[in-house]
Parts: sequence; structure tokens; C-alpha cells
Amino acid sequence: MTLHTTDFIDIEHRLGAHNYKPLDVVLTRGERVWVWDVDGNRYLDCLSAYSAVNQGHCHPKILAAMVEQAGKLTLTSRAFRNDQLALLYEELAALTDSHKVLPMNSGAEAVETAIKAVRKWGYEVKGVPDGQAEIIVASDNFHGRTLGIVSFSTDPDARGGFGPFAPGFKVVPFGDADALEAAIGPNTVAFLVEPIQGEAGVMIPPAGYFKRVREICTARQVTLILDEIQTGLGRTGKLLAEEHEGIVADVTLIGKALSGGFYPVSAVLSNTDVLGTLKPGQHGSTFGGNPLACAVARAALKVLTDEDMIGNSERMGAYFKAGLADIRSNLVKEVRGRGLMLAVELHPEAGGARRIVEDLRARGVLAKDTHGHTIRIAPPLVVTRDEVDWALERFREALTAAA
Ligand code: IF1
Repeated sequence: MTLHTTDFIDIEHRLGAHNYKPLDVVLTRGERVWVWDVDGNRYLDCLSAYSAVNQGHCHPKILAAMVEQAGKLTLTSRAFRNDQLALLYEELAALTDSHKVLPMNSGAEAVETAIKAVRKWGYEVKGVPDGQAEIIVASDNFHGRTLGIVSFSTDPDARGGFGPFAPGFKVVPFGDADALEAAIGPNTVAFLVEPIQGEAGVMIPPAGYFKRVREICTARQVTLILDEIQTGLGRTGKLLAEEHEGIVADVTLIGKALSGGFYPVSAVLSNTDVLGTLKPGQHGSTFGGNPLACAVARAALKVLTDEDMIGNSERMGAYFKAGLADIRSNLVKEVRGRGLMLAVELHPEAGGARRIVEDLRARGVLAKDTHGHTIRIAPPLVVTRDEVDWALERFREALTAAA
């Protein structure tokens, strides 16, 4: 018996927790920028699983690496060593000019790991009194869904009803270096921030902001942690978004596209001795650094660089952004972004982004609305000019129809 879209949706509705409100499209196959639903309809994926599929769906070389490793050795635990982890360390450290790497699984786990490590660094290196460490975060942040992380979220949906929360966090407005400077105290151990705020709607800070952030953190012995889980690995047209700002973080978090969407793989990268504070038995994870994850991540990084996906992200991102700006719809308030991390913000009276996203789906483009009025656009970094033109035509049609 063939199940159709509505059959899958009915089962999901009946048995699944409703912690998402997905588009009513049931996908069954993906290749490069294209995905197909169970009824045979084809869509251009303009979300890339929130930048986890930068390399394109089911990249054959990452698949081959996964299949080969899966037939050899998938998991040993870190009680023993394996022949993939050291190689990932070497390739990742060389690519990102990092001194130490700590592999985890989800992005949130990398964020939590960094929080633990900088607190420990604060107590053992900076001399902060035990239990008094403070970490500063930006308003409208998104760093994951664990209890520790939603403790410092400013989004009522992300934190409502989940208290009590972890203490030791202070919120400052994103983009305001003076506010950061004023918020730093003797117990401040780190500033945790996204180079571009993704979930907030692809918010780019004022020019020079991160230069000042870098200076302030260095002057006040505060660790700068950049969460590049979404912005990293080519999404903004550079390997790391920090390159646009001409700065280097003390601790960098990556995830998502680190596996090309094949497997949960994340990592904490440190350019200082922050990770040196974690001694045997003080942190870990069953799957963290497993040989299958490492083999997949090595292949994902290799194709990202071998196939100039970062250069393509920069070129196609500029082209896509210019094309969106040329649509000149009176519904559109702003087109913004870097590389292929783009967003179209609609005027509040435009009737909301969700209805445009639903219309785009009907025209064969899958995109995501965020915070009511913004449409996020992030196709895989392998997208071609013809495919961008194809998507632009449908954005033009959808915005014209909605006007
Ligand atoms: C969901 C949002 C994006 C992230 C940054 C850490 C994490 C994420 C900058 C945690 C994860 C995902 C989570 C996913 C949807 C998506 C998302 F809409 F939730 F906010 F991308 F913007 N830092 N973002 O973007 O990584 O633990 O998920 O591997 O929760 O629905 P994770």
C-alpha cells in the first residue's frame, strides 16, 4: 500500500509530539539542491536543514566515506582510541588554525562544552572565585535547546515554562560594543555570540562591532566564543564568518555542515588554553569523536574545500542577494545577508512570511519563515547560477502574487 503525503502527516500528528509546525511536504529523496516529496514533486531546498547540508544533499563522496567506515568500525567509545579521530584533529586544526579540538555530537553539546570549559578556565586561570563565573550573551541569541542554553535565551518561546534556569549569564544588546564593555565585571569569563544571528533573522552587526568586541575581550581577559555552528563552514562565503570581521575568536564552535548533513558532528575549537582546563574524566560523550563521525566529517571538510564550495557561496550569494533586491516588491522591507546566508524581511503589514513560504512551496521552493516577517534563504553552497535564476523567478512570482 502506497502512503501519500496526507497519510504520513496523519500518523505524525497522531503519534508525534507537536514541537514543530512543519510545512506539509513529506520528503523522500535529496540530491544536491533538489529534494523530492512522496508524491513525486521536486523542490529547490532553500534551507539546507539550517545550514547542515552545505555540501548538497547526499553528496556521493561523503556517502562513500560513511558507507566504507560504517562497514569497518562505527563506535569504540573514548575509552579506547580509533584511527579516524587523530586525522580529523589534524585536518580540522590545520583548516581553522586551531590548537585544540574537542569533538561532540550536536551543536548544543558543543555550546555546553564551551560554557563548562570557559568557566573552568575562569576559576583555574583567571582566578574567578569558584561558582561565580559570568558569561555574557547577546539578546535575540540562538545557541540550542538544552536547559543550560535556554537559561540565557531572550525568546519566550524557547524558554517559557522550562525554569528554573542556570545562573551566571548576563544579556547585552547584539551589536552594542559599549554595552558589552559596561557589562564586563571581574568575574566575567566569556562573551558568547553568533557572528551573524541566524534565527533572529540573519542579523548582521554594525561595521566595526566585532573589531571592538575583540579589543574589549582581549583587554579585559574575557574569552571570545564565536558560535559558528550555522555561519561556519562556508555559509557566509568564508570558511568562518569571523573572517568578514577581520578577527580571530578564542573559542570557535562548529557543527551542522561539519558532517554535510549525514551525522550529528560538532566540535569546540580553541586558539587558547581554554580546552586545556578539561582533564580526563571531567567531560565526555558516548558518541563524541567516534570513528564514523570523524570519517564523515573528514569527507565533508574535504569536498567543501576541494570543490570550492566556499567561493561558490560568496559568488552565488552576491548574485542571489542582488536578484532578490531587484524584485522591488512593496512588501519587502530589507534584503540582507552574507554569502548564501540570506533573508528577506517583509513589512509588518505584508501579512506575514509564512503565507509567502507556503506559496513558494506550491511553486517548488522550500524556504523557512522566522519571527513572523522574515524569510530565510540558504540553499546548499553548490547551487548554480541557473538554479539561483530558477529560484529568483519563483520568489518574484510569489511576492508579486502576495502584493
Ligand atoms: C531547532 C533555529 C537555526 C544554531 C546555532 C547552536 C545550535 C543551532 C547558531 C544548536 C541550531 C537549529 C536548531 C533547530 C533549528 C535551527 C535553528 F531555528 F532553531 F534557531 F538554525 F536558526 N548554534 N539551530 O543555529 O545546534 O543542537 O541543533 O545541533 O531547534 O529547531 P543543534
